[in-house]
Amino acid sequence: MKTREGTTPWPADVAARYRAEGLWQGRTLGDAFAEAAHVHADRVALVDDEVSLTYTELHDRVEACAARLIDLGLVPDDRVVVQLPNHWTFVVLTVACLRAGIVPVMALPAHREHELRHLVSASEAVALVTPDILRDFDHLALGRALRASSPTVRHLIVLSDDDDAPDAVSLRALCAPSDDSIRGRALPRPDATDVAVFLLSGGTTGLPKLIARTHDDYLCNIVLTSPPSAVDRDTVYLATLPMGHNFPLACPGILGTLLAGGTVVPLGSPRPERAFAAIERHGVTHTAAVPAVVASWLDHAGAVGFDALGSLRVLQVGGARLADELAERVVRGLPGTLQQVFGMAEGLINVTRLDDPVEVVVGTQGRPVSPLDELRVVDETSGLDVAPGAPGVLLTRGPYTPRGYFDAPETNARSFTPDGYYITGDIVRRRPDGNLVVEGRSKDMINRGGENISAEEVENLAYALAGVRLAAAVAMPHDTLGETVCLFAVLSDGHDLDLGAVRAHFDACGVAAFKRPDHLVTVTELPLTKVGKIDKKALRERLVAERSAELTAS
Ligand code: OOB
Repeated sequence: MKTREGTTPWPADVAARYRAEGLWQGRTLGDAFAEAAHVHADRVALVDDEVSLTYTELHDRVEACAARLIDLGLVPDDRVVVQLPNHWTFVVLTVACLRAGIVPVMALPAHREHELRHLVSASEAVALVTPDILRDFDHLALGRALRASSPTVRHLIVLSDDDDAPDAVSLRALCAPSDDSIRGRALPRPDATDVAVFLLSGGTTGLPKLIARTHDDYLCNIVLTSPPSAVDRDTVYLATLPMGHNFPLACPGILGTLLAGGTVVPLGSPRPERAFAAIERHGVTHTAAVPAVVASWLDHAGAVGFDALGSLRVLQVGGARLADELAERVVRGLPGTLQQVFGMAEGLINVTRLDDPVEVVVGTQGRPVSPLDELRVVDETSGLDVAPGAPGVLLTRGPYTPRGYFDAPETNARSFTPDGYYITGDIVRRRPDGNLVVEGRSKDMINRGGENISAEEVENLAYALAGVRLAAAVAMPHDTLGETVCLFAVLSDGHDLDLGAVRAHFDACGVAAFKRPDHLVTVTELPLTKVGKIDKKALRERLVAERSAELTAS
């Protein structure tokens, strides 16, 4: 299928307005990068333990990589599932794809067979890019199995230290500097209305949905998020969140830094020891983290001091609700300015501004980055707007919020209103100053330290266990992760189940580890709502009550 066929276009008059307002520039991300590379030629664009590349050098490798992908037989609009750790090759490959109109599908390193098989088939990918071994997991073996069983995957591209996989293409070789055979080669040029990249939804209904972001809308996302974070040519951006996630990729993140002439520092882990060392070594000015990571940084700084963080100017925190108390500790404790970011791969990005009063930075999740972002806060049942300031479900549409998931008409009918608003499933309150406070969620998700997990997916996996008659996955409050996965199960007579067996089953199914239940509660029955659905609200309340009883007792 052509990518465009699976997308839901913005209505023509709306698109015309975005163009007239200059939000859609009619420029591709590849062209925007090439222009930045020309302007900032000798500045350092990308640096890690392995390489240090100026803009000219990075641009040369990007062009060479694009030419080599074409030589492999890839053509514009082909999809490539990219599962890479934070590494310089991710940047070269991604920008090369954007340049040549090849569409990367941004998998996460934590994904396993269950997720990757789905992404490959949903995107009809022709290639899969993986590390060989990462954190003791053999991605190459999985890649081979996926290629063998997929009707579309022709190429396995592998990031390896020893380059000894004869049946795979070496990613390092693809990302090498150009040589005479490819220098100056004419490359295809995508249209700005073409799909640039596929991001993944957190997935309320089972496996992640694909979100097709066009060059026009994704460039708009980057251009709008850059000024509020004061990203410019002096920015040194540390990426510790998985680089294929929208937050570090484009809010303004890696791509925003590269378009501004700054320096990107990829780092394979957010662990405080490594992050602090990278911040000190490279003079990092900007970075993005989820609340659980920030909490670990605060603890570490409490133990070793703040000296290493002296260069930090902006610390973006988002992906999950930052508790007000933690926000206060960040403001008091860490150098630089805290910026809360409430965003989604589906589009809308809200940020607190760097000059906002402390009360706003600590107590809200910010406001939209564009005046053309349209927001409604509605009652969950009636769908009508709530009174100003009252909590309700956030709906949104705008210049960088696509009107539907890729090739998913049924989900779209549930997740988008007929007039094109995306139903975020987040419960928010909008203050008179326009800032949003995230109060909860109506969608059936668990946000485990910033990883969005579909309760339904966990339940479906649990039902495959012998003896599980009823299953309900709900969020259990947790101090640092915010939430963990609690599985309630009703067992058939004569069956036993323990948490170890549940987790082993999830592993055997090849599911990303973060989705494994952290707790198992076996019960004889589950509470039901009046219409006979499992009453998750009651289950959540039970967990909260038990936790507060524990806290009171301790
Ligand atoms: C970001 O994107 P996703 O697609 O992984 O997750 C989006 C969902 C939101 O709908 C919301 O439920 C939750 O994650 N979320 C937050 C939050 N930021 C995201 N909940 C409370 N407070 C926040 N600050 O997570 C994402 C994408 C771009 C920028 C930042 C985050």
